[in-house]
Amino acid sequence: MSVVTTRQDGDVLVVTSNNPPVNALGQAVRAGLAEAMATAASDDSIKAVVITCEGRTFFAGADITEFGKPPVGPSLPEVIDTIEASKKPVVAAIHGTALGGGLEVALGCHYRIAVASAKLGLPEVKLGLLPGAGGTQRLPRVVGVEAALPMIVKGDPIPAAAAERIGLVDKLVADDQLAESGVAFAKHVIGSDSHPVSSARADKIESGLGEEFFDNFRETEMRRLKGFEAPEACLQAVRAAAEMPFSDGVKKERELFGKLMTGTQSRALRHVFFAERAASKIDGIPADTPVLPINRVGILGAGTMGGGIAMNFLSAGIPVTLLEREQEALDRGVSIIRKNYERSAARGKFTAEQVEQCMGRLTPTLEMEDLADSDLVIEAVFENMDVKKEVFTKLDAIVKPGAILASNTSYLNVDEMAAVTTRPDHVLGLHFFSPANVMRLLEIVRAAKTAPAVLKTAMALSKKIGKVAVVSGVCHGFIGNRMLSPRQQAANAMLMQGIKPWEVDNSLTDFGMPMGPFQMADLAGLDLGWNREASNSETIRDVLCERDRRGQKTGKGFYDYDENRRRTPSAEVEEVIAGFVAKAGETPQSYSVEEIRNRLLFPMVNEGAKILEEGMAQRASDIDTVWINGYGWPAYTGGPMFWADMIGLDVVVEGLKSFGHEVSPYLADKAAKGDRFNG
Ligand code: 3H9
Repeated sequence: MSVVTTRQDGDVLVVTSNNPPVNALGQAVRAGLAEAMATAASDDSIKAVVITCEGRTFFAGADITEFGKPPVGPSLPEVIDTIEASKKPVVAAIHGTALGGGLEVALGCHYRIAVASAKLGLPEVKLGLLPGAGGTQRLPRVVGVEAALPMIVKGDPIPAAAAERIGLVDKLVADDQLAESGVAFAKHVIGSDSHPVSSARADKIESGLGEEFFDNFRETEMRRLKGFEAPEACLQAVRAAAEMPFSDGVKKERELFGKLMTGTQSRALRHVFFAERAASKIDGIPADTPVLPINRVGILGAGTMGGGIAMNFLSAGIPVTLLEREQEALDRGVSIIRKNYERSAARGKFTAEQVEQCMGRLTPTLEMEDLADSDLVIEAVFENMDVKKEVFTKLDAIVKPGAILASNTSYLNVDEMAAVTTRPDHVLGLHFFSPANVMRLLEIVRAAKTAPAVLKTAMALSKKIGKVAVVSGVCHGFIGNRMLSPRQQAANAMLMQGIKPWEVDNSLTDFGMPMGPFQMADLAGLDLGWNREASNSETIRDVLCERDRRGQKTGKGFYDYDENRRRTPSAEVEEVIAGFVAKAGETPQSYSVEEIRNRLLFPMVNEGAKILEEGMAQRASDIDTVWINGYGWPAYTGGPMFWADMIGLDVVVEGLKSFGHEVSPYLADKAAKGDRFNG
């Protein structure tokens, strides 16, 4: 059966796309729409057209899997132009998400109606692109430049009600009445003398929005998008809409789109899109594996981590029992949760009522017995195996049979914890990243005996709480922290070769990481694990701590900090390091920024290859997902493994050898074959 079908309802032609899962506008859909429009044009009994979709959503955009392949017509811009040129009015009837090319189709229609639960947006920028089927030119003409600019540059969809307010949607209809409402709306407009044509509208384009307006937007709204190429191109395209006739604006849009589409950033960001989706697929799990119900979560530890973890569930509507040992610590934990919610409410992310609803789902307690009826218990207690084992033994005795027991450990062996329980098949790791209510990454640690249903449940739950989850095997530091370790070693080794901490850090911030290893150390505190009594000036860290340079908290560490916590290089630190270099008899080296970066990042790629070789990650793209979502690796480079693919694995292998590293056989083999990590 064709993916696009038509039926006539009186004098209205209803055109329906059925292309699961998200009605992506692939070639067959585009051809089907073009054919339906031709039918509408040639059949005198048809006076109006409704375009709608079956399944869970209106068109969610162009078919991304077609990108980079030879194009097969009709193109999306052609189809949309045909829709817009129709003499007979065309109504888009929207449910689910009208995204990207999907919203561009709707903009080509003369009218748009939507159910209240629908969302509309142009998220192309997140794929390193811009709306390339007229969206940058039609949206500003329909809603005005000021409303269109953030939608196109930032790519966040807006709810149907907001879309109605700005004139993007003509009418909101009840969720269960889209089909009838579409036809009724079409019948209603048949009699109108003329129908609005988005590309021809001039009423919403504000005149006189000069350079200053766009500069101001760049300054205030685009700072966090530093390093990404697409947002600036989006801005340029919208500016063209404000300043040029439609046909010239479309030319500009096409030119900018073409450049982005063939560039490396979009390739990387499309990889990231599919990587995140691939990560949710768990190897070796039968399709009929059930998802266990999680109606209440227990959390041990009301500190920063436990509280942050709790917020994820509270926000998703899942009640939480939060356990601490001392009343004071419990009260403190609860009040921090409340403060975090109130801060979010002040920023408009929650209403006061939602804050109270979330807090109402929280049951603080000092009694472990109160965790008994939880379906999942996550421990976030001190990172020590004996403590963890004790906790697991107690939980196993208290928590109802069939419930899942999870550890938030960042390094420790989950198999050892599972072994002290009578339910090792119901034990796994759930490694959240700090701050746990903000960071998107969740590492699901699959222990030797974790049951498929338990893993599948954790994966489903991660989606419910808005996390991107990646499955890791049991190894020291799992995927993320395990790869951090060789980077830190490389950073320390470079200090001993006379490279300055700021040269190391800047090589990574220039690359797009939020901070380098020494900034990170200053933030965490250099005295983490340092013992004043035992300190004997043996390491650079010892000396810095002895001089009370213990990091940001003392105003100085590897750097000096001002009152706004801005870092400046420290002459004292330089002198301390020079002393160590001289004592070790090393000759100070000088490396290019690129070499410093490669010395830091190639060992991570090498470790990633070992992780794959050992089967600790299911696929290379999972490693990319971990680093982008948990450690701020710049998404526009695609993650460490994709980045290595782009550089060429042979180059990475040569680099590793010249830096004196032993190359993982898995990596060496791939490089020798001219292979890539990511297919
Ligand atoms: C564009 O439109 C360019 C135009 O301006 C110009 C053209 C000239 N194509 O996310 P989910 C797959 S660019 C192909 O898990 P959800 C996805 O890979 C596009 N496949 O579901 C997954 O496959 P699998 C602009 C797509 O309910 C499955 O569908 N549009 C596409 O959590 C389910 O996806 C966007 O950027 C696609 N466009 O979320 C929107 N979209 O099952 C991208 C999804 O094999 N899509 N798939 O893993 C989304 O944001 C979400 O998928 C959506 C549903 C919100 C729609």
